[in-house]
Amino acid sequence: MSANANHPFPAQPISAHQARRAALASRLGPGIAIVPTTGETARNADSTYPYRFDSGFFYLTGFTEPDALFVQLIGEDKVENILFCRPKDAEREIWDGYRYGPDAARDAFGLDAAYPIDELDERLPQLMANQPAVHFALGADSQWDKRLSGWLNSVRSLVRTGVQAPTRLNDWRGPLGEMRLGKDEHELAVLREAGRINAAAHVRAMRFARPGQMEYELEAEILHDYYRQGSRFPAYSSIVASGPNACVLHYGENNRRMQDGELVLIDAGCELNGYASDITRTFPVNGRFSPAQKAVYEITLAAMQAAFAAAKPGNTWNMPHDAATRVLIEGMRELKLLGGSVDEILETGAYRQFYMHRTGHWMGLDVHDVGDYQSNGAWRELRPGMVFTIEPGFYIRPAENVPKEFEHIGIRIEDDVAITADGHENLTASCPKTVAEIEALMARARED
Ligand SMILES: [Mn+2]
Repeated sequence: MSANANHPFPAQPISAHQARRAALASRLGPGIAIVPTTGETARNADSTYPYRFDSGFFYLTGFTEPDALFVQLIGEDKVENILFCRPKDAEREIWDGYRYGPDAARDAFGLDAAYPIDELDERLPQLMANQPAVHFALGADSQWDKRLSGWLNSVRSLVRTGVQAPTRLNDWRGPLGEMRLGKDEHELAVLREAGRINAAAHVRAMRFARPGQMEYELEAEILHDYYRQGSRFPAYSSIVASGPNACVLHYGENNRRMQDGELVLIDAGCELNGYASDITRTFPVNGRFSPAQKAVYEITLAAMQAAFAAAKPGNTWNMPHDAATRVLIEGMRELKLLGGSVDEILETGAYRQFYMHRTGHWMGLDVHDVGDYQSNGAWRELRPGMVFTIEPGFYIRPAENVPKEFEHIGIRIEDDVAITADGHENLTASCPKTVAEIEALMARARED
């Protein structure tokens, strides 16, 4: 158990958000940037899904309430940061709880000004007047697109009074995605803690697994450990896939009874203060790998080690994937699943029968985080502060070239890494993954 279990992990300092606002302004150049957060989503009748703010909006503001919008006025030598948010409302706060309101929000989040969100249509055309450009994520949300058109037309209707309407539309998603790709020290601290929490939760699932349980019982152990450790939400829907379900890449029903002698694959991640963690572990339901399961597992783990070795600055994004794929192909030949040389198998793509996804993705505020994988047509270079997953897999569905003993074995092993000055830091290293570690841990849990 960690020292800070049951205590909330501290929010990032406002200075971190302020530094990002300044960086965004210099990347965008003169104009007005408009960044709304997400709205609440209806689940059914008058119930909503648990609220989750927009990642880009949060990155810039630190503000987590719905019904808010961030505006940045970027001049040649002056930047003004403005928030629109829900007004104070004594009656609503009795029902829904505390809200900052503009005045308190302005002070708490280090902004230059803040206004009630219902003044948006009145104030935005004024703020847009005489701005050379509008920086906006056009197409991200049709409702906001419509609002923007309305504001633009309001400014245009004033041109006879001498006001200039913006003439250029520029999407902030590219520049902001580029910024979010390089994690700062504050983000790395949250990601590290999210990784530690998630690792502990996966250990709990290994300790509690027994033949005869339902998959969702293991999901419950994972979620229990997230909440208990201060992560209030999973970062994505948990996958608990036993037996043949492990070969269904996005399996999510989690409602099968787990049998003695099977493996179970758990792909689950917690969200901590908005930041994701993403771990997959595959282990035997009864605590002991069969020889066939162990053979496939060891190949997948060796592929992962090869990918780790390639995760360092100066290498390109694709190199961990290429390294892992080669090791997996060698394993497919060893198990007599495929014939031919490694290069031939790479060339024909025959390995995709057993490995059909890539070895990772950027990770941060979004589990599949923003940021380009290529630049100018080439895989981009890894540099310190980039965070991504390493997750090779080996999935063997019944087929003519598959011996019976390997049928339905599905393995994926996934950790999260941050590129450092001289290699990488494994953010989820505290989650065991060798056959010996997993079997020992599960044997101990069965003695208790
Ligand atoms: Mn992943």
